[in-house]
Amino acid sequence: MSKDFKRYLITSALPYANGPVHIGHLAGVYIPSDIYTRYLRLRGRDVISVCGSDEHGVPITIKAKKEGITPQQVVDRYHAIIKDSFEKLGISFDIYSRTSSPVHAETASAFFRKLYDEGKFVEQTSEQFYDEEAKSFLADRYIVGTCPKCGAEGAYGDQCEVCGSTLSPDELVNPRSTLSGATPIKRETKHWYLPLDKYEQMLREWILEGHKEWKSNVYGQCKSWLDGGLMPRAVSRDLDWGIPVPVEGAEGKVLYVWFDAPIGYISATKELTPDWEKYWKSEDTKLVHFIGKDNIVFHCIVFPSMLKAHGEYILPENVPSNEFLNLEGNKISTSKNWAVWLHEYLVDFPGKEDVLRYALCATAPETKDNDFTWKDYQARNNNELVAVLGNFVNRALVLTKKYYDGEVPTCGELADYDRDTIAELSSIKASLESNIENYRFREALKDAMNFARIGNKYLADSEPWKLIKTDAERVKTILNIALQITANIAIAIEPFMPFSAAKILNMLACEKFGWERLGAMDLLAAGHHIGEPSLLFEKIEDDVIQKQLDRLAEIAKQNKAAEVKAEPQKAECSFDDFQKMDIRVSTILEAEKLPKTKKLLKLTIDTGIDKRTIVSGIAEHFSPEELVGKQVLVLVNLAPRDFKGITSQGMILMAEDATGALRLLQPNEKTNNGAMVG
Ligand code: B3M
Ligand code: ZN
Repeated sequence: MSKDFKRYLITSALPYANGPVHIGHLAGVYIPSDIYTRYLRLRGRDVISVCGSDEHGVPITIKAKKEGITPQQVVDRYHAIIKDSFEKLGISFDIYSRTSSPVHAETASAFFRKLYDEGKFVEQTSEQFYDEEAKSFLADRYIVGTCPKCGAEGAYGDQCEVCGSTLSPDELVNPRSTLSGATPIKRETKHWYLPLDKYEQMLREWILEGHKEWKSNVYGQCKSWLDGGLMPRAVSRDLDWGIPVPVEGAEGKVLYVWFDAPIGYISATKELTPDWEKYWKSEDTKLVHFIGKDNIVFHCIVFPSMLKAHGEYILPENVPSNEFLNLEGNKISTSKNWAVWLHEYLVDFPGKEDVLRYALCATAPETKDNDFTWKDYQARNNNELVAVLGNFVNRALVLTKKYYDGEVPTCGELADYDRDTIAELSSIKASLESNIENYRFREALKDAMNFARIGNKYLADSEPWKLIKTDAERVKTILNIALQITANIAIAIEPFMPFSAAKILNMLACEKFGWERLGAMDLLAAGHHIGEPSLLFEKIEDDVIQKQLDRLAEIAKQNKAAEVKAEPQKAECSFDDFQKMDIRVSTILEAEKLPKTKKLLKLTIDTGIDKRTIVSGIAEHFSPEELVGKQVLVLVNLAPRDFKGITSQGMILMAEDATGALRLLQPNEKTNNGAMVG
């Protein structure tokens, strides 16, 4: 039996402000969090939901360096994009703050200082890589070199992006600093460590004994971390972007981003309400962290140890982390732009916020990684939202308009079928509540949609459009029931699809109902006048989906090209060897496909010396039409070769990369034929 809590504090993982949010973030964290929060509000609970941008850490400084701007400019840009796109999707945080705020700096510093003054940290001096030219310690990402595993250039100190190996800077061949290019040296530096090993017993009791009800993917990861044995973890870094360590003699050192960021939940709550301590320090608050699986260790092991060390805070009641969402069968990747970005979706699909919320909730990776496909998105919209939910609501309203000029008809004597339908409807509420309260949002969404499924079947079976001719009284009862079901839908879907719930209430011309009214069949009084019906959802056509698939195909092509490694250099040749080649600027006068071949084109070329025929295997890359008139480079003194009885005198120079892409080499402006290339 779950404990009765007086209030609820919901946190959602603070997105890094080094890029926009994508559907993986939404499915993993923000849509589940918003469903849960909206549900609690509907039930009249005392609930606050906090989030904000995570604005420190190395990824932000790398982005800034890459773009030649300051970290503050990076976070200002993405904080605004993220905040705006969350609002437009109806992610209804009570506050969306940011960790570069003064309140956060003060809160995080005070938190660190209290643990420092009470001797909760262990001070350790260790050797770190240092760039003597830039006079800066180097985080792993600031060191690049040759990957010891696959030989790729540009491997980072913590990971090789070509072969995926996890590395340490010591393993890199020819390591160099990305700041100055200098070879890093080792230099001693002091940092503060949180001795997680000291909290192992507490964590074992609190999680492994006390929270066996946690989701198995979360519980399992915590168990393996604890079974693996916890080590002291550094809570400071040698960086110039972040919250300065509030200790004398700590110049150039900042709080480690994963020490600072979770405290962002506390500082955001402080900004939101003067009663913030009631939420964070009282045992009758239910604290729930919504996160993705890569954040489990920080929210179940590190942050709880910090809170315990501090001594005044409660610990989370649950951390219902989701797994990862993939996109069209591949891992979502910010760096490879393999994502559906929320801010772009909102532009491409205006008015379809609920369609995305629905599709992502329905395919959420709640217990295992899952895959988002545009075809599935289209199918859920067309076959579920349009064909079931939208169709039912529209028929109930349009028929009421048509038969009773929009006035809710009286409900007459109930038939057995009516009673069975009403009984089925009233059984949904318990399941819907249990599924939401146990973070099973995919199942909960099915429950909410069952109101529409049952309503749709009820109308299809009752066929009021036929009965109207023979039993008008019966039709009044049928449509009264259909309208009560419609009003129930407006309650049940609000946590999932708030925009559609509001539209239904608007079409019914009534105020929001309390959650406690869910299942009632007297929500709309006879005689009430409904508003104008309009379609809740519209069919998504194939061409709209194809445009998104084409976008991803282009991105995949670009990524493939970017991954391509150049062919190793050929054996050395002498200048004399090169001098033997006679390369001239030439113009293609004519071009035609050679019959019975796929690859060969017969070209007539003006080399400036003469007009000659060259046969070239480029028919699969260029059409004859697009070649005529083009200036190209030709190796004119290549020994003649015979192609199917045609003598080819020379070769057109091309660039071909490992993806097989073929490019003409052309002078950058009109050049006389015969000009020598040297
Ligand atoms: N900024 C998000 C991530 O790891 C990270 C969450 C912080 S929550 C305190 O993608
Ligand atoms: Zn590698």
